[in-house]
Amino acid sequence: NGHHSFILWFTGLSASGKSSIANALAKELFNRGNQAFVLDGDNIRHGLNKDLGFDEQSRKENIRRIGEVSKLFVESGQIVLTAFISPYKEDRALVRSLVDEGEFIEVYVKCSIEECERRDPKGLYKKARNHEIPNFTGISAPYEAPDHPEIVVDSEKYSIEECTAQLIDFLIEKGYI
Ligand code: GGZ
Repeated sequence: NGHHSFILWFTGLSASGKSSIANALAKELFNRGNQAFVLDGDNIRHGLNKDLGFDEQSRKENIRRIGEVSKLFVESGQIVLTAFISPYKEDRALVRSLVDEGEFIEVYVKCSIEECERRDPKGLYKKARNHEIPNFTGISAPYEAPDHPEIVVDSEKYSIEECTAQLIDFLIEKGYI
């Protein structure tokens, strides 16, 4: 079981659980002896990409830059986990094209808009409904679910721990770890 470098690219709605699952998975990978680094809104949108908003062009540029950074991580021999809505198929396809075949693992964190809106941990859906936030994904901006993701985790039906375990099993089965 050789050590591979790859991108685990999480995509899904706001409040679907992308960051929680990515962070839990990084911890589990570390415990198993695999170093992994998580890129998410906290360390990217507040730093490198703090000049970007949420209109279509900004999101495209956001994902493009994150893709390039992820590629650098792969070139440096690391596992990178990214947790961004990344709503456009085209942008995710662009990132896929940056790395070698098999180095881009698209993880669709599946959760209905109804459940995400019910969770609403930051009150953003409520604000979006009240027109206080424009271009909100799932409300007033599109989300294009992947047609052929490498793996789907259903965070509506299963817990963070169960989704994490499913991903570990997948990585072992496919020989990534
Ligand atoms: C969607 C928004 C918006 C709008 C602010 N639409 O649940 P969160 O808070 O922590 O995650 C969301 C995050 C989305 O940023 P991404 O970089 O992942 O988006 S993208 O990949 O589309 O570029 C949400 C918050 O930022 N947020 N305004 N209008 N989410």
